[in-house]
Amino acid sequence: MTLRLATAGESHGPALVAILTGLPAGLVLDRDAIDADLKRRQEGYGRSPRQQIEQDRVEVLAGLRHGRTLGTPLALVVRNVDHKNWTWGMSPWPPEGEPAGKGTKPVTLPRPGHADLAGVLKYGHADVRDALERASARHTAVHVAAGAVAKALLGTIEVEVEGSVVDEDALRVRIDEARSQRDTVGGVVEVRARGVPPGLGTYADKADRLDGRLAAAVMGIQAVKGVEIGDGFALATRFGSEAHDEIRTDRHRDTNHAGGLEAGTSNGEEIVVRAAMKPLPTLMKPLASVDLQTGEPAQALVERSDVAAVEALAVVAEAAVAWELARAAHEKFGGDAVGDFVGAWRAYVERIGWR
Ligand code: EPS
Repeated sequence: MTLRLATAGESHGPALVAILTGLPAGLVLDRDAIDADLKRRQEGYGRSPRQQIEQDRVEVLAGLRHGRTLGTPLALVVRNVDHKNWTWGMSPWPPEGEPAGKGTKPVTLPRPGHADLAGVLKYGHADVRDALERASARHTAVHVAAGAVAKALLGTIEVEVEGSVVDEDALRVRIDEARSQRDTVGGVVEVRARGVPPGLGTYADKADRLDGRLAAAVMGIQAVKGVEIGDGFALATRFGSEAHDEIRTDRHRDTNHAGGLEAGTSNGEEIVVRAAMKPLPTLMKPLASVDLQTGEPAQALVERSDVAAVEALAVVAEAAVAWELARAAHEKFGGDAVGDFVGAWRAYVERIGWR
């Protein structure tokens, strides 16, 4: 059974929800490890004051007993503490009483770069909030919780996944500059996966190529506009003799320009995925837009937001890569019980003599 992930939740609604299906039974989960990743995602220079309100913690509603998965759907919840300030504005049912708190007035000023305009046009919303709440990167919190579960599964076959910011010191300087100019900035993050055996993914069918799957998983994260694997775009400027990773007798490589993927298949080297994040679209110095109610020129919506969320993206991209690698590993090794999964992995690495 393939691993599947479905999520729901609005940024200021009651909670974020994830349902993970296809996980083998008997996988040991550590609540502290999941919460530690949730905390890492909330930290980082340039985040909004919202992070002082939220203290993200995972709750498990189904699929786990005494810390072990049951092989049934795993239901995870991360509550939005800030919802208490939005109970009227984000009430799932028609709200009772006088409007109170936040989100009571319709938003009609779409922000360039956000889901606002395409969202209201596509779904026929009158209030931009109906689009922006789900498009918000807030819901990456449950993806991080799912990624922590994926990392637990990968840990059983000795795979480790870690995300980091590229050039973190320079980023902090740019964040200070952006904040003082009431502007926003993006940046670049990198995810490395160690211990991935050769043979995850395949060249046999385009949709199953692991490079494409990883790229889609990372590109699907809010504000990501570019993804590269290994040396990526730089490879286009090199000669073949400078671009490929020569094979040693032990079948490892001294270089890793390919970022651990050849022909859509893992080759046993470290998997390296980088993502470029655009500057966040909510500016305190707003850009030109249109008032959707009057049709007149206007300035885009200004509301509390982050100056940058690049450090958070490193954690979210790590989770996305971990989820996709766990899926690919489970497709290859299978197993309804985690021992079957690990046993198949062990038999495979023995067959190919991989160290
Ligand atoms: C976000 C706007 C900010 C961020 C939010 C994403 O939220 P608010 O509008 O409540 O200040 O803080 O991210 C999170 C809350 C989070 O946990 O990452 C947006 O518009 O995408």
